[in-house]
Amino acid sequence: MGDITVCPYCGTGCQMILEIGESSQRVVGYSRSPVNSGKLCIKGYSGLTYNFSSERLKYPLMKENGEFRQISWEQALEISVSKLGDISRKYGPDSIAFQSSAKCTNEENYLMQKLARMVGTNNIDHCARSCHSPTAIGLINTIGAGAATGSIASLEDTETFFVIGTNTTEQHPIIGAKIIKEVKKGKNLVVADPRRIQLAGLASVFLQFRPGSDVALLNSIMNVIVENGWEDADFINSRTEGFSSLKKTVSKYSPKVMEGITGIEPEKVYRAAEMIGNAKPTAILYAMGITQHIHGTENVMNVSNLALLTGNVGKRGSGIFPLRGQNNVQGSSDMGALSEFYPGYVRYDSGKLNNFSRIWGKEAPTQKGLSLSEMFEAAAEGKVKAIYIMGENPLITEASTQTVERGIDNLEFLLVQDIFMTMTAGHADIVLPAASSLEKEGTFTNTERRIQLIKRIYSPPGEARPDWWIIKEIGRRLVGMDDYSSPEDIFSEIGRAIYNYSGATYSNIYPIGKQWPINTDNPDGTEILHSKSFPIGRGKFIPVEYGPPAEQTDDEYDFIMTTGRNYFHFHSGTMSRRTDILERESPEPYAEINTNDSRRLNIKERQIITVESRHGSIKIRAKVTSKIPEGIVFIPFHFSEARVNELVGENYDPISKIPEFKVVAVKVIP
Ligand SMILES: Nc1nc2c(c(=O)[nH]1)N[C@H]1C(S)=C(S)[C@@H](COP(=O)(O)OP(=O)(O)OC[C@H]3O[C@@H](n4cnc5c(=O)[nH]c(N)nc54)[C@H](O)[C@@H]3O)O[C@H]1N2
Ligand SMILES: Nc1nc2c(c(=O)[nH]1)N[C@H]1C(S)=C(S)[C@@H](COP(=O)(O)OP(=O)(O)OC[C@H]3O[C@@H](n4cnc5c(=O)[nH]c(N)nc54)[C@H](O)[C@@H]3O)O[C@H]1N2
Ligand code: SF4
Ligand SMILES: [Mo]
Repeated sequence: MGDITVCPYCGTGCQMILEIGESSQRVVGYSRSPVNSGKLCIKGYSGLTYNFSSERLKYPLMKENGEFRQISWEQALEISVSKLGDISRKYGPDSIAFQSSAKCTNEENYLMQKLARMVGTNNIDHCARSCHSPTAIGLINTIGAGAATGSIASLEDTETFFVIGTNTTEQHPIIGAKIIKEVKKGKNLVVADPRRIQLAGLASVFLQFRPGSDVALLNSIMNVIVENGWEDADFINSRTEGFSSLKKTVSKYSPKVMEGITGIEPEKVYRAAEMIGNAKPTAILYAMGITQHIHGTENVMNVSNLALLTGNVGKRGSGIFPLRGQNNVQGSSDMGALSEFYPGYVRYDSGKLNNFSRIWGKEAPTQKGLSLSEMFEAAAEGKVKAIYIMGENPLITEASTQTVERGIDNLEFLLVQDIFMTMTAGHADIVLPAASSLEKEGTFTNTERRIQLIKRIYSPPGEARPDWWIIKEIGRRLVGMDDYSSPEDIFSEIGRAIYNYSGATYSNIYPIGKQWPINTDNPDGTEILHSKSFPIGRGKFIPVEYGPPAEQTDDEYDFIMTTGRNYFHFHSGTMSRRTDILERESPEPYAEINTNDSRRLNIKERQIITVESRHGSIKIRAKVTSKIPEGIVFIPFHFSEARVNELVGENYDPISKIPEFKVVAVKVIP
């Protein structure tokens, strides 16, 4: 049997074994894995051939007169270090910004944030900002930890699944398959999503509500629960605080009054509330449909309100499951690759940075750092002069790609480290070739907090090097960072920096991983969080009032566009679009539009249409479907040929700074 490693795509973190020849491979799921019990989705089985693409970056590159030319590692490192050093000396450390990567390992993310902070700035961020930053902040406020409270395996004990704003069967297919299996045994399923996703077909209640009205919907569900006395009084009394103010708030949100906002008949809300309130335990699963809004953090806190109200935290089968997106976004957030959080979610302004200063031998900076989008805005204004980007492709994935472009073009120095020449890397001064996750060692932490070892299966192409080695070499030369000998060496420092990781070692997490917290109090890890108490003592109800999304329709922009993903492709497609089987299944950009709208506008299937927002416009093929309601279009953001983020404006949640990717007013022109 070959080594067991972890799928490089989504945050489910399926374990797999690669049986290989030099350029052939057969991938099988690891049958004893508690995550996926031997199963994989198409991306796991057939999605790894990008690794052998002839387009992999193989040598360091430097741009001269608009063209890249190959240089040596020594030159690439020397030039990068001297540029970053000069800029830091000339304009101060906050003129440099760092973007870390949820595709990279914990060790690499830990080093990247350490590098930023040793340079003297908190300008360190990564794609969790555009993803679950509202979860990190919202759940820390309400229950003290921004992570899934249970395990994937524990969903076997769930009686009611409440799936809101996650297209689980396409985006977390192995978890989606688990829900289907349980529902087929007769368990309840409530789905809330503006689109008729696959799980809607199995749902006992499907709430096809208006995008951006989650607070109104959740408050009306809680209204019914409280009106009927279905709340868990014992749990509320013994474990929580603030119930009376929640009660007061939700009393205003009767389903009848909310129908005008959500578009859902009161009877359906009543049935959903009855299931969630009575059939215990209930697991609430959510993802980007909840977070990617200007009210994202409030939405998350409201999900938490519902879980606390019904006593659905801390027991098997119950819980709050923010489904984490990238393979290692849980880990990169845990590692502190976020501007407001140091490793282990210690806030930059908490006055509790001594441990880091001591371990790093350098004072940890306490000034506020920039979020992803703020980095590009600051670059456009000339305040940020250099950005070091590892494993992110913001020219496709960030909101308002126009601003990203203006920012990038205004930099004195852009350093990009990737496995492919991305659109973003094309704008760099220096490009560094990284080893992929199949070519290096390290750890990933999946959506259920499981820390798993990844193994080096192949040799990297050409002179590509592991990211940890590259960051360490830059850090050593730039700020005297330690000369780590291996990822394991870095992992032992992580254990000193983050108590919740302190009990994990490379030998005790292999092969099936361990769920954090793993430490002297929990030597074997922790499957279910908060079973006796919350890290903040009592769980807090934080009531939320409904507010509309940033953009409204009018006579001209009369459609709501919502953006997201499909089953076959992954984000900017650097990997999935270089995988023949996946590209064949989904070869071109498309906009889903409702059958009646298409008839009204005389749009035929596959016809090229223009979709225009107040910020930009793209041409794209129409895909006519009844899965999406009238007045709404859905466009996936995988395709550089029709970059949907040109249409997304700069509307951010003021608390978490996540962009409102899920509600954009557009017009559709045949
Ligand atoms: N195949 C594939 N899998 C992936 C990814 C990928 O790119 N491709 N990406 C990974 C990553 S990083 C992430 S974050 C996850 C994302 O996983 P998901 O969040 O499941 O995916 P999305 O398509 O962004 O959106 C989820 C759902 O939100 C719904 N939605 C839209 N607007 C609203 C709203 O206002 N309220 C509610 N409640 N729902 C709304 C959409 O209709 C959609 O069904 O997927 C991960 N898995
Ligand atoms: N309109 C719209 N936009 C969105 C979203 C949406 O729903 N709608 N969702 C947002 C969300 S949830 C997310 S998570 C972001 C994702 O945004 P990004 O993180 O920018 O997206 P990716 O395309 O996954 O970029 C990852 C990069 O890492 C590279 N890579 C892979 N493995 C390695 C490695 O081992 N080392 C290095 N150095 N590089 C590697 C890949 O080639 C790729 O270029 O997009 C956000 N953007
Ligand atoms: S569910 Fe996610 S982790 Fe599992 S095989 Fe599919 S893409 Fe990979
Ligand atoms: Mo994400």
